[in-house]
Amino acid sequence: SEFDLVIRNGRIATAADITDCDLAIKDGRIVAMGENIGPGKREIDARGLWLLPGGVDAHCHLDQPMPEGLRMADDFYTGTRSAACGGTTTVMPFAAQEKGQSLKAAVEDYHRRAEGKAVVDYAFHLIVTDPTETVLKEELPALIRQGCTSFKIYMTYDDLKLNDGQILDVLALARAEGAMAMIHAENADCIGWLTKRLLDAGHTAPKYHAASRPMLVEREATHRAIALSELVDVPILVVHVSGAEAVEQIRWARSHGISIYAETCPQYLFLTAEDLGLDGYEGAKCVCSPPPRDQSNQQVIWDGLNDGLFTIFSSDHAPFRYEDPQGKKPNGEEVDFPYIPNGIPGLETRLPLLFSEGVNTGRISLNKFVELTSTNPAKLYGLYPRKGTIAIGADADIAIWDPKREVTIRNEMLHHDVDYTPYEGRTVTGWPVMTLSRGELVWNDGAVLGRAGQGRFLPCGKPDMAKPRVRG
Ligand code: DUC
Ligand code: ZN
Ligand code: ZN
Ligand code: ZN
Repeated sequence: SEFDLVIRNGRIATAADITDCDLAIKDGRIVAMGENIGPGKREIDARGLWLLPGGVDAHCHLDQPMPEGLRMADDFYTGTRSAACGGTTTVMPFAAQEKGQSLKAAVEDYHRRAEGKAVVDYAFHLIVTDPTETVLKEELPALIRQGCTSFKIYMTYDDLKLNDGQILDVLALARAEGAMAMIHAENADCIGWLTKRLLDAGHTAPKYHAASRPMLVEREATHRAIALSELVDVPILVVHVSGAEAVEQIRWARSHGISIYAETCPQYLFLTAEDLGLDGYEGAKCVCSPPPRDQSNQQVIWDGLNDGLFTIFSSDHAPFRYEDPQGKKPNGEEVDFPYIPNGIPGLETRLPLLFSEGVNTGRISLNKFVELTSTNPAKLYGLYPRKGTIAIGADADIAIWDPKREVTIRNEMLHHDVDYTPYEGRTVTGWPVMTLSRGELVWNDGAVLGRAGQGRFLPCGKPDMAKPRVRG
């Protein structure tokens, strides 16, 4: 027989189409789609199931070196295993430059962390914290040629942030080299000022994390990021947009012909600032930046997902254990809110949450779901059409969903190495029952079949979406 695997009778959805037909895989790629296609060495009957392109989670943090005393809970093995069990087949974590460190050395270190560990394919974004002459003139152009064609820059966090002049330098480099820049937009000085006032007043509990980063600080920085992008004339992606005021800035930019892309995450649909707690410490589990907002902002995010405001939907998985002296309780203590490591886990629950509350409720279409979670991230970062769609010649990265399966999320059923999920006890409808990575089953009806090391590094091309807009 000619095909390695034939999947029959499924419903295949891409960002554009929905087709009921058979699909054949050979040598890890999709080679045929049609009615009654020939036999395979193996066959799967997918009647009643939906075949979607495997998710591309274009914003997650795995095994990133942390400041003294802290540690990320997931490495490339547990992180990609967790991704696979939630229908995600490509992850894009960050190789972060420390200030004073060579960016090239940071990437080499990160390759070593990934080597032999990943269950699904991965690509790297860079984090540029120290844009020296050498970094801008030599290291970045070389790394872009080697397939790291996107980088994140921060407007906040003392050890990461760039000033506006440095951001302009990095954006100009992105424009010259055809790379995609991602911006974390929060105003650092406003956060610092508010934080000091809160601590002086004795407000130290996790819930004050949200009060220290109100939407205004995100709105101002989003507007400034847009202005810097406009000045250089290069598109940017605003990451983890949390609510109405930042959305308004992006709508304004688009209405003025400025190319801006935007990302949001599950925490801005399914959590609110109230999840940071009352006076107890449990709220540390939901401390992330920007913080979750409120119900009316959740609605604005839903509207933006449906109407094209958002380009991609990512997890921002940033894994810290709760009961852990290297996690949410540094040195075993319930620390003041500014010292709680930022981030929540979400690689495995990203797709089921959006599928259940978006597709199954009718808030977004199935095609929109695929576009936001797989096709657009692959396009944005130069991985399309190898990743991000179901098409002849594409990698056979496929999630086979049971759209009716009811699952009550419990941390014990997840496959990350974090000791909690912010979504404990929430029931969703729809879950991937099988996940294929380049034609190999890595997740099958509750069993992890993926092996450490079968995932490969993906060099990214220069994305078309990074090109400056052609003006008429
Ligand atoms: N915020 C970030 O900017 N990065 C990681 C996690 C978080 O909450
Ligand atoms: Zn960020
Ligand atoms: Zn105007
Ligand atoms: Zn992040």
